[in-house]
Amino acid sequence: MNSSPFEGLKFWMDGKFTDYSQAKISVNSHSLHYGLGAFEGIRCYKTNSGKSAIFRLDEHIERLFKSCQILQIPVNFSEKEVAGACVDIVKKNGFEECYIRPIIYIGDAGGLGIFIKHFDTRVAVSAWKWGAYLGEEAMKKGIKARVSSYARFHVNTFMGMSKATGQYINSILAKKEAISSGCDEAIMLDTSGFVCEASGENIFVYSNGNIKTPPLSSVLPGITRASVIEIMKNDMGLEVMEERLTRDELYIAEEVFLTGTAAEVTPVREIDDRKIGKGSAGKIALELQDKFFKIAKGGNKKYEKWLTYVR
Ligand code: PPE
Repeated sequence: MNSSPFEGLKFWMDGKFTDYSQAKISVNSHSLHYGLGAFEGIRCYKTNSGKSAIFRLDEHIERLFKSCQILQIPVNFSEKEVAGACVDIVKKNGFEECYIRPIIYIGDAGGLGIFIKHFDTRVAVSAWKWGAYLGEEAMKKGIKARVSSYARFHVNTFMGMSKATGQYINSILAKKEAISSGCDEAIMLDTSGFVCEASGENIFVYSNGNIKTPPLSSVLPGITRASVIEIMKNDMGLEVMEERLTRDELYIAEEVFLTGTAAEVTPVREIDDRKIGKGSAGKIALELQDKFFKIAKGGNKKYEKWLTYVR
């Protein structure tokens, strides 16, 4: 077996710090068998002052607890405690920049079986270095995407507002299919055929001077999505419409771009063998990317409220 990329790192598990060798869970963890759990992905950036800052930590922790509310998972830690663990895990590992992954899952104390009589809820936080999600070149030149043959789940199948672990099987299948067909990312339609989001990103379209993105009823309420909507409205004079989008609107758009904690702001240059705009990264996407990184790195006073400094 290959060695783990997480070897040597410190983990936070149920209130205590532990080494990689001790950060283990039971083979009969309920979440492993049935996929009930909730997680977050959060980035920490090195700011211009040299200090590290976590981007929109409170909003991520709030969404994590909302996911548990939707999924009916009782949690024994407070939002403040989990947020504190996120700050501490950066310090413990001595990272200047990293990706932070809190996860709430079910252990084995309640046994197995679909009906959970006794919730053995566990909370863990880890962190690691994660560069550009779709590659450095993708950030500058844009990616090639395909519309997936897998539909995003109906709102009454899974509930998209929760960042539930098991829901990602749908994303994994779509992503694998996209890569196998020579693309970088999958764009997913809902069961009525309208555009939802990518396997791990929200999607935006620029046409005729306006920005459009699918409404929250069908997508994960992305924190990067909310951030870029605010930046485009306040600082780029763009109107952002949260409306249903069709597949052909993507093909004729001047620009398409994806947003997410991992993917940050990634331009799309091609979808289903059709060039988008000029077939390169769009101007709006690149300007937005620049503004986004400036904010995340503490270069814009107006958005300091989004940063939690790690001291
Ligand atoms: N949609 C989906 C399905 C999704 O997974 C993400 C994040 C987003 C939208 C954007 O949400 P936000 O990060 O709050 O802006 N995907 C996470 C997991 C990626 C992974 O491969 O793991 C992420 O970006 O951290």
